[in-house]
Amino acid sequence: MSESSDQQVLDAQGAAHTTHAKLAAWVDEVAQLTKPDSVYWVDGSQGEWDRLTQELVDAGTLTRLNPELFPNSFAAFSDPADVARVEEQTFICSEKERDAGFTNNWMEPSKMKAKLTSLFDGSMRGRTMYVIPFVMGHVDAEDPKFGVEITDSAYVVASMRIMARIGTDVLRKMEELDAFFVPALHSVGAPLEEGQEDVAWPCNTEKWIVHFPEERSIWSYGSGYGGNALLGKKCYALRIASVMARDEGWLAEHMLILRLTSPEGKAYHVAGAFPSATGKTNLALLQPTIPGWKAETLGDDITWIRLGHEGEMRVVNPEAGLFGVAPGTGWSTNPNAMKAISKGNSIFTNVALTDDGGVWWEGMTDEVPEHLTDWRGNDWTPESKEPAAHPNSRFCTPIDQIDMLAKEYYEPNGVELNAILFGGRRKTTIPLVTQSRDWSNGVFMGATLSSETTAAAAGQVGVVRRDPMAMLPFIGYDAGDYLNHWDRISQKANPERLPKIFLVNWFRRTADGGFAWPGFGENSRVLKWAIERIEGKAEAIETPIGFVPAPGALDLNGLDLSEDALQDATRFDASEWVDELASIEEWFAKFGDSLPASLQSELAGLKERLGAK
Ligand code: GTP
Ligand code: SPV
Ligand code: MN
Repeated sequence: MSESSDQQVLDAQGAAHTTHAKLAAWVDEVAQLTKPDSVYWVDGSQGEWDRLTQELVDAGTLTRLNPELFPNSFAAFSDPADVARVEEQTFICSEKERDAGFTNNWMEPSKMKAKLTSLFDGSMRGRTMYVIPFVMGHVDAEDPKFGVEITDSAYVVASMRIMARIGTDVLRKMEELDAFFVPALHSVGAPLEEGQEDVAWPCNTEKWIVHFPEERSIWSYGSGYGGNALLGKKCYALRIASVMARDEGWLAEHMLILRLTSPEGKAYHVAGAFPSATGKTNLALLQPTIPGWKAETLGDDITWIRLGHEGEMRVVNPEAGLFGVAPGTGWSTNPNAMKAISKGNSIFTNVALTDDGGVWWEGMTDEVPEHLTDWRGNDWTPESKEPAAHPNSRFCTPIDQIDMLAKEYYEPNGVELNAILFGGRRKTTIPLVTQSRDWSNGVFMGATLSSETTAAAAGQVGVVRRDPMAMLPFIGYDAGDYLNHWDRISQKANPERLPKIFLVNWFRRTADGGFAWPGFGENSRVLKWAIERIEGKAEAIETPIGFVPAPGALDLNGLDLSEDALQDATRFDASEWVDELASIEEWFAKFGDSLPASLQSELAGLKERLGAK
């Protein structure tokens, strides 16, 4: 069958829209391949948002919410088979298979290109092709990181406007610098034949999320959801950026950043690497329960770490919005997120609708509404067996709507990092907080981080897996090289200024199955201990796995927690570490010869301290 004989090929006229020759050529090339009805250059304006969201309402993709409850806000409902990242279909197509490492799917780049080229051929028929210039981080950064996403989804355009700095200003800056940009091509993979009616959430059963690290390009096909489709986020700012960072001497990490000010007025910046749906956004919006401490948000999902002129580690949040897990985000657990969301200008995906035109999800309010329309569009009552909102339903909200946003968020070259938390979702074994013995021991804590899987990725939930630095699905190259790169960067850093490292676990259980630690705002107590450790003030006791709070060192003033629950949350239990050691050894064995020697000796040291052979 001849692909284009029956249809005139669109002349995208790239050069008429930009003086950036490479961009103009790429846009023309993509239009030739994907054959959209028209090409539209996204300017990022409010008028454009108003127009696009109205078109999405007319198409049935978005539902406008009651403006008295959520002004300028919308709900979207995805295809039930397109609700999360698809790790099985995510590929790192480096030239050599070894460079993708054992944690990634790999296919030979030319083979993958051929496959994708045939899928993208005509994939935008009957649709508009949107060109979104964007920058991750600040346009005025020393080395701004540009990208251009081409997509056939207006929902993606609207979401990208919240999540990244996009539009004409960015394009002009790219032109002025004749800057390199990451070409990020996205199609929902649902071309429309002449006269064919569209569906509310077009997508394809076949999905491919593909990265070509050497040419720094992204091709995403078949999904319209989250990290699969908003390509500035996981695809660029983590997978491609991690490769850039390896080559350029910095780190791209899956971390929140929080600014904490002590009662004495001293400010600290704490980053936290927790796997997907394991508490980053919540900690980033922390409401401290202890008096005198102030918390401010810098970032909730992605952190870029560079070395400053004095060898200090500096962190920036490259994003401009929150794409937060809705369930569990509530007025009692995370009032700061709720306040930000309530200002409007948000897109909610796969949440439930209330009868008065608002949204609801499990955990939003203590009181459960008597009637809802669930995320699948069915009537829902408290007796219903299924949750009203999908477990991976999300709110997408501009970051500057957070009242507690730190003004340092706007610093193009970031702030100094003082502490790193590595955290997992573990029912057993990992105590509430453990300070590493030193930097190298802290990197070991990160390299062996483990967590139960969540609904943020398609597949089984609740299975413990190793997730190094919470980056397992996001490392764009060989995982052993990645851990080596942590070593390399820290060797270049000023040893006096290296952040202190802590392992945390908010999710340990009591015998009856409940959470031992109340979490959320109460996590400020753990942060206080960590900061006081940096200041040399808080007491700790040494265990084989590191330093844990001495009795009485954790500030529990005003907290209603039984001694048993406190023990369950905080205890180091040598018997639990027998299985843990075996599991760490199994994990390290997978790296083969790419595991840094420093980690092998950390493991040997741990075994010795645990008295294991
Ligand atoms: P991604 O956006 O997927 O990367 O997730 P995240 O790491 O930002 O996780 P988030 O803060 O959205 O939390 C995910 C889930 O964990 C939500 O349902 C929260 O309510 C829950 N959660 C967060 N912090 C805590 C805590 O301290 N204790 C308990 N028990 N649950 C928590
Ligand atoms: C995650 O899964 O870590 C997320 C959501 O932050 S997504 O943007 O879909 O990757
Ligand atoms: Mn995330």
